[in-house]
Amino acid sequence: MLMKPLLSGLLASGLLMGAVTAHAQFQRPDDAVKYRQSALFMMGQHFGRVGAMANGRVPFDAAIAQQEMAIVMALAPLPWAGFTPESRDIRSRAQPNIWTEKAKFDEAGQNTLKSLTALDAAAKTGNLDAVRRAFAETAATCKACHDNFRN
Ligand code: ASC
Repeated sequence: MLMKPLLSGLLASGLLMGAVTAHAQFQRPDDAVKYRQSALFMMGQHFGRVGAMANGRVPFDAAIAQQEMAIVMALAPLPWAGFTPESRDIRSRAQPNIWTEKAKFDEAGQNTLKSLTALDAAAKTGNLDAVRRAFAETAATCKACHDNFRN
């Protein structure tokens, strides 16, 4: 009985600690740029569908919200591996302080993963108010990172 929540809690904290991070092998520095942009673009598309429900632009459908969040959760560990040192000077919206303030950048990424984990849990409850609150928190963590690290 107690085992399941305990285990999922441990798994979730493993994710937050960065134990579950994606690694990738890039042939060329600009592959790393494409990779991180692709993952973040896909996340935005699916997160946006949850946002449309949270903001009342489309009717709330708990099953769809859960499916969208499952996709977002699969993608969320990916983009960070694309911020390679080799890709630093390739033209993109990434700001140089991603590399000079790496601890701060990593923390911002972890905050986003943490808030997404809470939104995923909220979607699983099927409660629209919980989804609304968690969506707003998550959008704020996305925005904080964009404000500090994206042009
Ligand atoms: C989204 C999305 C983001 C964030 C950000 C929040 O829906 O795709 O990147 O919210 O716009 O300010």
